[in-house]
Amino acid sequence: MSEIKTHYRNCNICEAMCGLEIKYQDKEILSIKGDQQDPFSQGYMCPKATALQDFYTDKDRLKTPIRRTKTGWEDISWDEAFTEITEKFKDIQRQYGKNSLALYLGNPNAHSLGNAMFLKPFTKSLGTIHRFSSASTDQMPHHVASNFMFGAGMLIPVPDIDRTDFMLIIGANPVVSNGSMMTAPNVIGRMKAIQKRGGKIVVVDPRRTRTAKIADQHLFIRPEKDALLLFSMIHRIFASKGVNLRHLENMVEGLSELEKIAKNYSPETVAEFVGIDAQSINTLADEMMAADSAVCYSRMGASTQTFGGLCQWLTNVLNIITGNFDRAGGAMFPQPAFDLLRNHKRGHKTSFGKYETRVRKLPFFNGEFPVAALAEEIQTTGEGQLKSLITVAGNPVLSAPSGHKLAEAFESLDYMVSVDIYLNETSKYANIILPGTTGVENSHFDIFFNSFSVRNTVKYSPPLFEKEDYQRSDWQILNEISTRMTDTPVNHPMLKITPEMILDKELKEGPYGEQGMSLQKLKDNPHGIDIGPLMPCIEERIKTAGGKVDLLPQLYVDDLPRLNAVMSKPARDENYPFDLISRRLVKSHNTWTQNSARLVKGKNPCTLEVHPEDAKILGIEKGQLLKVSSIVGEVEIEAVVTDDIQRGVVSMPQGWGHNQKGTKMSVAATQPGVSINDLTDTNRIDTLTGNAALNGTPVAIKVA
Ligand SMILES: Nc1nc2c(c(=O)[nH]1)N[C@H]1C(S)=C(S)[C@@H](COP(=O)(O)OP(=O)(O)OC[C@H]3O[C@@H](n4cnc5c(=O)[nH]c(N)nc54)[C@H](O)[C@@H]3O)O[C@H]1N2
Ligand SMILES: Nc1nc2c(c(=O)[nH]1)N[C@H]1C(S)=C(S)[C@@H](COP(=O)(O)OP(=O)(O)OC[C@H]3O[C@@H](n4cnc5c(=O)[nH]c(N)nc54)[C@H](O)[C@@H]3O)O[C@H]1N2
Ligand code: SF4
Ligand SMILES: [Mo]
Repeated sequence: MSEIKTHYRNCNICEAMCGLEIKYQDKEILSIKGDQQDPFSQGYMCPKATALQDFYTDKDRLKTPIRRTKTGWEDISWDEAFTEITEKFKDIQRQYGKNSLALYLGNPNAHSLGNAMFLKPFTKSLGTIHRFSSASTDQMPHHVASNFMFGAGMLIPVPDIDRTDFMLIIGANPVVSNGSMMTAPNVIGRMKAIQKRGGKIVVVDPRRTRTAKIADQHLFIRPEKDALLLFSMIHRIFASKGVNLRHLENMVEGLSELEKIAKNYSPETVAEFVGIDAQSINTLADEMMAADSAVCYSRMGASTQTFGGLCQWLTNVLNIITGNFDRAGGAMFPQPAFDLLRNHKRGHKTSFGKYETRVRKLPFFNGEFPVAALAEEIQTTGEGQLKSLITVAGNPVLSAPSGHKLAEAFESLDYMVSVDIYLNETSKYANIILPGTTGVENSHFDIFFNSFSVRNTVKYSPPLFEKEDYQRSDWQILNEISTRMTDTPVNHPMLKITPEMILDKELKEGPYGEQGMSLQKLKDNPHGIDIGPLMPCIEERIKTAGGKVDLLPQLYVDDLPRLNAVMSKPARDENYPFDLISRRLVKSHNTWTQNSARLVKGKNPCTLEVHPEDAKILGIEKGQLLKVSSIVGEVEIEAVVTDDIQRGVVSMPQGWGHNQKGTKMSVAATQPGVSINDLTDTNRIDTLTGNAALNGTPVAIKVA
């Protein structure tokens, strides 16, 4: 046995970028703790980080390629796998056209240095426009708002939580999710600090979440009515002459037109639909105007819904007109050391709206189509039909709307490949699964989350354990496929490039390059480097052609009739009288961490929360099995009766449903739960951005 050593790295599971201190001996992890010396996370970590050890040792995890045969899965060599895959893809493309191949990218891609570096050339090598990802079940409305208001889809404003005096949180539960498009390790600590300095936190959510319980005030809202709430606050601000653009006075376009439109949404007009009284709405707007600094942060609940596009636009508008944009304590742009927008020119022509899907004519945004359209594009015959698919680190059978229908579509494909570490609900349909290295076997650098971070920090983590000779990294897998798809000669210089080489170049040429930023500098500082708080930078960073913020992009104006219709429609469908919303659990991350025994042990967390009054009327008692049905499917799930959920709304966890035959996640199968996405409907989308409307799904419930 050799001596016990210590390794420092960032956790790659969620967006919070927590620094970890890992004690290990030879190839055994002895302990995983929060790194006290990490300047950003300062010792904080959540219970999921310890599972990095379990993913490393997991016996179910795949390490070499497997191929599906009539009698089961067989091991094959890497070379055999790559040869078959690229031959099949090319054959199918020759027969049905380049665009008959589809690509789906899942969430862990955003948490991987190698994938972030090589997905672009990989995607290009496939030669298809049919790209899909989990972004359209998540944050597409943010990218659309940033593109049309600030000129670049990746120029995302984040709440300056560490300096704000008033934080309005709409449809986010960062105490459990640890923050999203707001990278902020130890959100609880940061929220308590707001209160300690005399500030206030208000949460708007149809559920009294853990975040709501810590906040100073919680307002229950009817699902999917946030755009009306935001508009009515904007109305109040105009009506009380409270607009204060501060230093953006000459940078903002569309203010007076916006004022005219906002007149239609007085708090009195919208209150009954929103479920919050006019007085409370006025107070909320008044408090935001009066605070020294304030920020409205809206996330999943306000994105993954029918009006996600409008919500993210209006969130930005609210921050801008109250003078809380690009200013300490408001919404600010980070300036990451690896700047994704370094070469993005002002007025750059984007691909936003360039294509539309064949069947439903849904929009192409941020380089991709909505995943809500994937099943129909596979199953609808005719010119342009999808015939083959590659998924990379995604599990859409559990994560995308009507996942069970997507599974049927996958079954009908001519050929499918999954780059994945598990044989799971999605990869079981693949002809070949290609497993990459993961977690502590990889080097790590957070390209995306530094772009969403509440402080400018920078950190590189080397692999803890070198991979075995028989293993490949995801990026090596992607590169091998690219090379073979494009018939690139094996001695091409491009093939010698590593993620570290690109990272070093970007750091040196990036905004802190002149101050000596480099990979070597990061290696010399294994706990990470704090660059400092976010700074006003809109004048340098804005990417619109004229350098101005467009407060009123036309696509939002065009979407307003759809919002207005909400105020004249009957509130609910009698056959499906409840609104289903999703919830996240502290000990699971989306669909894939459930094969860690320490994360799933204990009682079944996959339950349906029902309000006591609703339970009484339906004769539902705690622990009873319920049948929940929607227009697309049905699941059976245990009831929890609680007044933490609004009347008429029911909540169930996302990411569960490991109860399917033909998968190999033996621990997950002991605590399977059911999939919420067997209930969500591909026809429920935000038609503006194509984002899936996973929240607000109409359902019926009864005792099973
Ligand atoms: N109803 C409902 N649905 C939702 C949500 C919701 O709130 N409600 N949330 C949505 C959101 S925000 C998201 S981001 C999506 C997520 O949607 P997906 O990205 O499709 O789902 P994940 O569970 O993240 O899938 C990760 C996959 O990658 C594999 N994997 C893990 N690590 C690695 C790795 O290092 N390399 C490779 N190659 N594979 C790896 C896992 O085995 C798994 O198959 O789900 C969405 N779906
Ligand atoms: N523990 C854990 N952490 C995670 C994840 C995980 O699976 N588990 N997933 C990660 C990922 S991929 C993401 S994108 C982030 C997401 O992080 P968050 O954006 O914080 O997402 P949620 O926790 O789903 O919180 C969404 C909230 O919106 C509320 N809501 C639902 N419908 C509506 C509505 O119509 N209006 C309003 N106002 N609220 C509504 C829900 O009740 C819920 O409290 O979390 C990340 N962190
Ligand atoms: S909060 Fe996220 S980044 Fe931090 S330890 Fe937990 S899973 Fe990892
Ligand atoms: Mo997500």
